[in-house]
Parts: sequence; C-alpha cells; structure tokens
Amino acid sequence: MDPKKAAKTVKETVEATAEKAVDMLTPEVPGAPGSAPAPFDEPTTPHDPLPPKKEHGAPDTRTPTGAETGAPATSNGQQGGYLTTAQGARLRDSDHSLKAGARGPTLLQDHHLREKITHFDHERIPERVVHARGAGAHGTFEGYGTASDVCKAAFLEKGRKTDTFVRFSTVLGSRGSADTVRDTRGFATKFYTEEGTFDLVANNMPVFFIQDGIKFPDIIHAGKPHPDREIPQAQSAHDTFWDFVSLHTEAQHHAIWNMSDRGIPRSYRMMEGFGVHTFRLVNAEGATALVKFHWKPKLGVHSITWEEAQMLGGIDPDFHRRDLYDAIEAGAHPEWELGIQVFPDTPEEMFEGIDLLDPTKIVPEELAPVQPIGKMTLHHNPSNFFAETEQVAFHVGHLPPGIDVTNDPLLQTRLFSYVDTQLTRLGGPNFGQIPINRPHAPVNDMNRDGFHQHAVHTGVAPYKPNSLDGGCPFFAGTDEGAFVDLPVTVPESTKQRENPATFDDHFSQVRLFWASMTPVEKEHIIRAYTFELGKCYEQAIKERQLQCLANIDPVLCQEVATGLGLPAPEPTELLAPVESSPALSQVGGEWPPDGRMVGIVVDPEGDLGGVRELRQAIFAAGMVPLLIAPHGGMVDEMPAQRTFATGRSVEVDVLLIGGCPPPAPDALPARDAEAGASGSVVLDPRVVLMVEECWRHAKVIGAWGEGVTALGQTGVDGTPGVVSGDSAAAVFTEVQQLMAAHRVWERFPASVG
Ligand code: HDE
Repeated sequence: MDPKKAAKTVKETVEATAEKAVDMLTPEVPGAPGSAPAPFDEPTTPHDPLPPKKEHGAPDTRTPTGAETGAPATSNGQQGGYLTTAQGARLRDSDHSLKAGARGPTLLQDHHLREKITHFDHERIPERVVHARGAGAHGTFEGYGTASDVCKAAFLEKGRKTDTFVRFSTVLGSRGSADTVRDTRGFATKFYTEEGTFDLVANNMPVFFIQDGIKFPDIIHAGKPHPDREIPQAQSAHDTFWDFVSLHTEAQHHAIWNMSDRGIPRSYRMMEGFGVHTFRLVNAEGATALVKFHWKPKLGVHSITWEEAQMLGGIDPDFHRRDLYDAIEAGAHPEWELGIQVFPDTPEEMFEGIDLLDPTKIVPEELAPVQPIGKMTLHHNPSNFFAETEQVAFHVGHLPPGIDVTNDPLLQTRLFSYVDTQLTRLGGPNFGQIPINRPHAPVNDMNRDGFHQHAVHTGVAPYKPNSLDGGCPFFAGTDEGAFVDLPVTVPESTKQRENPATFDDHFSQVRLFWASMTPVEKEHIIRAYTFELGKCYEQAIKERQLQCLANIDPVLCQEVATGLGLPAPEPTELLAPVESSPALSQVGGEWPPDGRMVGIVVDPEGDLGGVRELRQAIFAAGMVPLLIAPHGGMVDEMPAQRTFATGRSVEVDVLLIGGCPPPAPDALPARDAEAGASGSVVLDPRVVLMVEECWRHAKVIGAWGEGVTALGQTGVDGTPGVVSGDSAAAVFTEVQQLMAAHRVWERFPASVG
C-alpha cells in the first residue's frame, strides 16, 4: 500500500451520488441523516469524509487560548479516507480480533482491539445533575446600540455581530427523557464576545422555586424521581415535588408557571427567555443600573396541549429537538430580541415595592417595559451532539466588562456551582479549552497543567509579579478594557442565616399571574394542578397544596378540589386585590408561522391536482409540508414523508386533507369501528383519528376536492377553524390566516371567567 496515495476527493464522491439525491429526497425535506443519499451497495473506493450537511455549524477553530487559526471547521473532524488507529496508522481490518488461530483465544498484544474497546468503555460522561436533556444551535447576535446609556459592553454596540451557541433544556429529566414533559426549560446562551465570553444562563420562566441557592439541592431532590423506585421520570406529578412546594411556599409562584401552558412549550423557538436575577450594568461613564434580561421570540410564545404533550412523549420523545433542527435546516431560522427592564440602582434595590434581589418576583412589563437591545438568530445545527451540546459549559460568572452580578442569594450560589459541576462532568479544570467553550478573545491566564491540558504554554513564570517572562502578562486598566468589580457599598452588617423581610410575601405575585390569564389559560392551569395532584398518593400533601391554592384564588382552589374529590379549604392569607399583567398571557395576538409543520393527507389513487403547488406554497410561506399517504415511497414524484401507520396528528400544526383515501391494507377498520373511532369504512380510520385529534387540540383543519368528502365523514365539518374549499390554494390562504392565532381558541371550553 502506498501511504501517500490520496483518497478519492470528496467532490468526486458527492457528484457520483448527487443525481440520485434529487430524485430521492427533495433537498427541502429536513431530517435526512447524511449530506448525500446512501447508495444501495457499500462504497469501497476510499475517499475523504463527506462534507458536512449545509445545516451544520461547528465551533470556531480557535486555539485553546482563543487565537483564530483560519482552519476550516472540518479540520476538527476526522481526516483522510482510511480507517486508522487513534495514532493514525492505517488499518486493514477492524472486524476480527487477533487470535491464536481462527478458533483460538484473543491475544493480549492486539493493540487495535484494546484501543477500540477501551475507548468505547469510557465513552460516557456523567450527565448534567440538572438540565441533562437538551438541544443546541449556533447563532449570531447583533447589537442595536440601544443599551449604550446603561452598558459599556462592546458586543451591544450598534451593528456589532457576535457568535453565539444556545442550549435549550428541560430541568428534571435524564439525558434520554422525553422533550414534551411538563417542566421549566433552560435557555442558556454563550456569547463569544471579543471582551471575553458572556453566558446568559436563563430559563423560560422569570421566577425560581427558591430564594436562596442553599435550597437548590432540596428542590431538585424533591423534583427528581423517588430515590427508591426511580420513578417518575422527568416530571413533577408526584408526592415528593408537591410535598416540598406546599411546605416551602416561596416555590408557589414558580409552580403556577409550571402548571400554566409555559410548562409545555410548542417549540424551543417559541419560548421567552428570562435571566431571572437582577444584574447590574455599568456604562462608559461609570454609572450603574439594575436590569432584568428578557429574550422575546419573533414567533411568539406558544404551547402544546397537555394531551399532545403526553402523546408526544411516546410518539416523538425528540419533538422539541427535531423541531429546532428541522426548522434550522429548512431555513426557518429562529430569532429572538434581547431586551432589558431597567431600574435605578438605589441602595434599597427595590422597584415599585418589588425587591429586585428576590428571584421569586417579577417586575410586570407594564411597570417597566422591556427595551430591545439586540437580536439573535440561530442558523446552524451542531455537527456533533457530544462535542458541542453535551460538552458546552455555561457559567453565570462569565461576564464581559459592563455586566456584573447583584447580591441575589440564588445568583450568589450559582456563581460557585457552575465551575464546580464541570470539574466532575467534564473531567478536570481545563473544560474551557474544549472547542465549543474556547473564548473568541485572547486568553492569557496563569492557570497551568491539569487533566486534558490542550494549551502549550510558553515561558517559565506563570506567576505575578515576575521578571523572567518580561513581567508578562500585565494588568489592564479600565481604559484597556479591564473587568472592574463594581465598587458597590455593602452596608455594615452582622453574619446571619436569614432572608430580608421583603422576601416574605409568597402569594401576591402568584395571584397576579393567575389574574393575568385568559379563561382558557386558567382552564389549563386548573387541569394541570388536578392532574399533578391526582398523581400523588398522600392525602395530606394534596390538602396542603389545596391550602396554598386557597391563598391564590378561590375558584382555582374549588375547581382543583372538585377534581380531587376533596373539600376546598378557606384561605389563611388576606386575598388583597391584585393588578393583572396582560404581557403574561399567551393568547390574543397574531404571529408568523415560520417553521410550522403542515400535514397533507393525500390519496395516491385519487385526484392529486394542486398538491405539488401546495407544497411549494407551504415552503414559500416558510413552513414545512409533511406529505401523509397510505404507503411509503413516492406519490406523483413527491416523497411520502409519513404513512398512515407512521404519522400522527401531534406532529403537525395544521392538517390539510386533499383526498378521501379508503382504508389501506394495514388499517383495521372493523376493529376501529367497533371501538367507536370511526363509524365509517369509506375513509381510512387513521385519517379519521388524525382529524379528530387535530380538532380536539384546536388545530386548524382544511380540505379541498375529495378531501371535503372525507371531512364530511368526521363530524367536524362546519365547526370553527375548519375550512373547506374548491382549491388547495384558496384553502391554504384561509388556513394561514387562522394559523396566526396559533390555535382555534374558541374550541376550548372555558368553565372559569
Ligand atoms: Fe442552574 N445549574 N442552578 N439555574 N442551570 C446547572 O450547571 C444551579 C438556576 C440553568 O445548558 C448546572 O453545567 C444552582 C436558575 C440552565 O448546560 C448546575 C442553582 C436558572 C442550566 C446548576 C441554579 C438556572 C443550568 C448543571 C441555584 C435560571 C443548563 C450542569 C442556586 C436563571 C445549562 C451545569 C446548560 C445548569 C446549578 C438555579 C438555569 C448544577 C446551584 C435560577 C439553563 O451547576
């Protein structure tokens, strides 16, 4: 073998298979695994690795100390066309271990075997102790320049672009748990600014369960599965969670957010993000202000229904990550505006009677509007989940000059916790040198050695002061961009394990949240509490939480008590009247439909007129069509992305029916009719089920041509949000208008005012 022999070029390989690609899968259909379709026969002519898919981004190729290398992103990936050992020696076989004869025992000298197996044995690292389940994406942040009055951080300057990496997550579940569980979502953003990395480690809810970080292990132990049976996974519907939050009543505000539709987002792309704590900003003149950070999604804040969430847990546990990846691949790049609520930096750190250091309180937007200061667009999916999403390490203490912390006791503990956890999770103190964590600013620290040291430091004097390394590195002054700890006055004080008295009110803002909901949102909250408490075994815990609900609202308490079959207690607190904050409601606006999934049911034997144009119109509208047919393969040269067996209503935002397909051979119409799912055998019962479910979940439904006949058999014809017409184009136009409201809200009952 000639070791210098070059492998076949990527270009040649891709060209050889490119023709097939066009036929097999139109490039617009997101989700195909590779950058070129797989040929039937195993390729055997060596060639370089295939190029990444267009959707893929990767960490900037920086050195461990932040210098640009100019190397392509693929230089971090595998090289050359031949299988090698980890040391780069080419291999001719990796299917058979080296043995003493074909039937003999394996030889200890088989280095390749040992290297391969040993590496495999150590492939897993500990999952995150919280937020283990997540999905990430690469993006760009662009400053508006509007923050300059309050913040000197350069990345906020007008027009300045900064690379970002975002990781969304659930809190409670294990790494392999379902996406659509009822839980808080993490929304952590790494800004690779030129003045050092800024991590905004946020959630999709603006308040937290606890006021002091010392309680974090308590709330997490209560929320995680029971220690004996290790169930239930990734949810709060169990005794230990409600035991804790009903006793530790400062958790009640966060709990009602979890019970609201915010606990079951439609998409990561449709979530707000909140820094939760108050931060302190400083401008170029040295003036300080207190702020709260908000991410506002361009697509609005939307949720799924609880029934959808539960169905998706089985049908597509990867629903949220798939949604994010598919939308990015399809070109529907999600966007958020970053905004701040600004408060005067007074010694009391209060605003309108709200303690800004209490992380269980919000400041209603009506009192302090959110001022936009920049925009983030997510445009690439990670190339490698482990390298990027799993190994990314955030820290609330990663702050550029211009942004500083406050004394919020929750934030203070977080400052300790994030480095500490990475030491175990990422195996040592050098996790900042992992490619996804490398700063995009020159790094010249005096930390040395340790496990997995990637930097090759020079010099002999990693200490200060020194003369041997020429005194290097040097201290920067404020003019040279130094991070200066703000000289905040700490009043004379005595050591205490205590909260300020202003933290004592645990219920008025829970009442504010409840009062700000529309009737349909209140209905959902009632059903969520009833479900969760209904899953508890202990009567005392249910009664204790009902007592908390009585201190929030009598209707809420009564409705949940009725569902539990228990009496509703009287409040133990004065239910003082509260204002509402309409900004907290998700209902009532209109939003763009980018990246929404449009299911199209077709009958390959029927009239397919208009389907091709409809798919194009859906793409043109920034949405993704999902062709659903009785069988797989091609339908009129269009790929059937789902069959009646593989598709389910919960995957789509809207359902269009373009045919009246009779029961397919794999349908069981007689059984379904007997079970009451369909009274008809004219239409495939799975289509009937899809329509029924979409209707139950208040999704827009449209039909044209023979699809109108199909709809006629389902019993939903003529009801709100169900559109029939002569042509696919006309129906789609009407459907789009209805979709702007996210759901057909009038289909939900509202038993509360
Ligand atoms: Fe975290 N949190 N947290 N947290 N948190 C972690 O750090 C912690 C809190 C949040 O995608 C851990 O690297 C303590 C509030 C997100 O990688 C850990 C306290 C908020 C993520 C940790 C809090 C968050 C984490 C686990 C109370 C919203 C996922 C793995 C004092 C503002 C980041 C890790 C990612 C992750 C500790 C409270 C958000 C253990 C001690 C409040 C989004 O260090």
